[in-house]
Amino acid sequence: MGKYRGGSTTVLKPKTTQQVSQIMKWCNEKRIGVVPQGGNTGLVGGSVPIRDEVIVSLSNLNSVRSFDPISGILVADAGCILQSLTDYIAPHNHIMPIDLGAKGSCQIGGNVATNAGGLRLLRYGSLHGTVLGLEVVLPDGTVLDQLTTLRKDNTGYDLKQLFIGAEGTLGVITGVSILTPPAPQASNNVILALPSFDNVLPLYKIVKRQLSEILSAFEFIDRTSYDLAVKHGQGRALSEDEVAGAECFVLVETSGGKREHDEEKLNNLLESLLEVDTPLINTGVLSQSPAQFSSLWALREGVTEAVSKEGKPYKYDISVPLSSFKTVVDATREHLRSKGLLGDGAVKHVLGYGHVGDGNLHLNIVADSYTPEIQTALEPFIFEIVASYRGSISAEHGIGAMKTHALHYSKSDVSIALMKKIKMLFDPHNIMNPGKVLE
Ligand code: FAD
Ligand code: S2G
Ligand code: ZN
Repeated sequence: MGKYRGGSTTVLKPKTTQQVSQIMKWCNEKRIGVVPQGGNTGLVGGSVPIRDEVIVSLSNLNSVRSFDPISGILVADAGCILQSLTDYIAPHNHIMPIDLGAKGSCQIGGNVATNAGGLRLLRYGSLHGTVLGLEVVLPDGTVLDQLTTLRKDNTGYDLKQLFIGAEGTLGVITGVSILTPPAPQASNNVILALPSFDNVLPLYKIVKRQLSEILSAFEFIDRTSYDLAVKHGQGRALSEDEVAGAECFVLVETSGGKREHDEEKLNNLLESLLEVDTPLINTGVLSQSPAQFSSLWALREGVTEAVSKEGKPYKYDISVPLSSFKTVVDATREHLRSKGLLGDGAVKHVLGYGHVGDGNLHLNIVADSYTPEIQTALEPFIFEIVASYRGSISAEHGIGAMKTHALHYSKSDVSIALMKKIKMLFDPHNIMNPGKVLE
């Protein structure tokens, strides 16, 4: 699927929850569709109008309401940008439990609405666990105040969970209460060059065992992803020797309490990986400074931008068994080749990268332009492969407007029917982000 575009004659930018409530009450009475918009960094067309909906931007609802440096509980307006919240709590030695390449623009409300995963899920879990409470304006303007800062509250149905990942189809999130973890005293990362993708799984097992509690990220990029990131100036390239014969790369990050202890663990890991007859890795490059730490991360985080600079991307954010990552990429590449679409200029690259610990592969196909031939070659081919593994056709980016037709590859008719009943309960006039998630 290609880039999704939409437009609206009206963008409203409320400054308070009350203003959001008044807007929703009026739009509900007039049966006017509303698209809640955060940082507009979503990748499935969820934040843009389909027809003539009004856009309600949360950008001006962007104050921190409270932060408790003892518990780490942050209560913020939905329109707070993720990077701003990161900067706000850093002096109090806390970090956000979520990190993603769009941090400079995406808002915490949008992160919650899309149940964003990102680079820290392996260590800090999903927003379904770290979000303690929400304030939501329902389609009829009712303010649902569940903005608790309690770690434990077992009183009735946990309604906030419905809005986490609902992509703005059940209500407008105006406030978020989230548990932020203490900042690690020491962070480190290392990029490992692997001769074969087949080594990723055994490597993951060893790394989990040896690094244990200090492991905070285990990200995978294949050789094409790496070459495109370097070609488009994303991050620090390794030397020719270091990349020679590498089929893929793994970026490992540690976050611990004592730099010496962590570095000792990392060095022991590298030695143990290299000192065997048939090493799982060709080499490992340990960052030696904060600048190198950032440039190794830039290699991984920069793949998205590199792909967009290289051509027109078809993005498939899928959950499949880790052991099938390479099979899925290779099968897609062969399928396109069998259709005569790869190599002659239509499709330039097929690449895979993603969050290994989450079983989340970002399968990207880069073409010169968006064409019906490529679209029909890719879908339902890819969705059927994912369904064959009982995987997810959208691991973390959501359904938006672009994947409503594919929801059934990952959810049963019973599940979809129940989702529609819940949608009808909250939004009987279908004004809340119409045409998104559910057809
Ligand atoms: P928008 O794009 O504005 O909206 C997204 C959806 O949420 C829409 O359906 C919108 O209607 C709804 N919404 C927004 N705000 C609210 C609100 N206050 N109340 C109710 N509904 C709302 N995603 C990941 O999961 N993991 C990644 O690692 C990741 N990396 C990315 C890297 C880059 C470079 C880019 C461009 C995107 C990446 N994304 C990633 C996708 C995107 O950044 C996330 O989905 C993000 O959470 C969207 O936040 P946003 O504020 O931009 O929301
Ligand atoms: C990532 C970003 C979006 C994409 O880099 O983890 O979620 O698919 C992605 O490029
Ligand atoms: Zn991702």
